[in-house]
Amino acid sequence: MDDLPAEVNTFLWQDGKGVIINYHQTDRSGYWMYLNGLPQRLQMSEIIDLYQQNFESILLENGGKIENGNYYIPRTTLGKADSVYFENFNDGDLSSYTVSGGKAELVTEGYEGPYTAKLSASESGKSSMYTTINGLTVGEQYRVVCYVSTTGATEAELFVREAGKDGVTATVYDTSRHVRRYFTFTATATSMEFGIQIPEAGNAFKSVTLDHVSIYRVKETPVVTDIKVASGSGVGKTQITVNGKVDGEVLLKVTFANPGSATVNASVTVNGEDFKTAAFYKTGTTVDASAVDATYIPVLLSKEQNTIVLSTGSNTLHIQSIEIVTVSDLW
Ligand SMILES: [Ca+2]
Repeated sequence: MDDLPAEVNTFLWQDGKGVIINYHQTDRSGYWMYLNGLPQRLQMSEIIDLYQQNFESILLENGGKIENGNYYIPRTTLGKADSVYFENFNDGDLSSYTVSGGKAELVTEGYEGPYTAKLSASESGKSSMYTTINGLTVGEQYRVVCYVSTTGATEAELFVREAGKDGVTATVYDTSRHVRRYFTFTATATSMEFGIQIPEAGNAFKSVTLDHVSIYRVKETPVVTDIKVASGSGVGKTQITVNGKVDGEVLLKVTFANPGSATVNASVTVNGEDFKTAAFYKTGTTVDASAVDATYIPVLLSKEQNTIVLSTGSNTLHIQSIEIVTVSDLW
């Protein structure tokens, strides 16, 4: 901590309130986690020392050691993600991707590292670039996570499919900057194609960039299936009734399309209490039946009958399905 400039210790300190864990939307006041015995003011260097002490105690508890100022992490406790694919294009090689229509290239002005993949639309017809993912287990679920950016008003689709079939899609529309997209699919073959496609250029230049793609196995488990969605869902207020009490946090998975011109920030009410908003990104004008765009909202189902209300104001969402799930990465 000796390297920190003096100003850090002079002007910055924690206010003694602890860590904010959630906002109560009506009055914007926070719920705070208090720790008895913390002084009213902590210097930044003291906070960093606390983090370091915390890390060291966790390291030792888990079988690591500290020797001559070095930290040793026990090899045996490290897990390995059940990952089937990772690509950040930084080795400068795009040859594993097949290009159909359009033009694919690696560009240096991108999301991460020296290279990002870029697909430019052709004058006529769809363009796509895709690669084959091997090592999938039929019937298991996998999550695709990647970073994507489109030119203005471009409706791009990420997809996973069996060769020659349609598969599922997730939408990336009019982002103008890199956004993180993720979606879950169930493997229907041991080898499937992953890629991205864009419509024909038309009057405007259209392109999409793709980087940092990872695909790994997850398990989405439905925990309550007695779910009723009131009619007229997606317009103004959507009332969801979930019959079943669950200990601990679960996720309300809302598969949706947002054909509007902006992200819809829906406010969330659970059993009469207002919480922060959940974001539903815009998915373009086409509402595609194969789309698996979904937002996951953490909720507590503390009653036998729980009422969840999503309020979208004057915006409309197309709500395709509502599920209550837990999601675990498989290590
Ligand atoms: Ca990269």
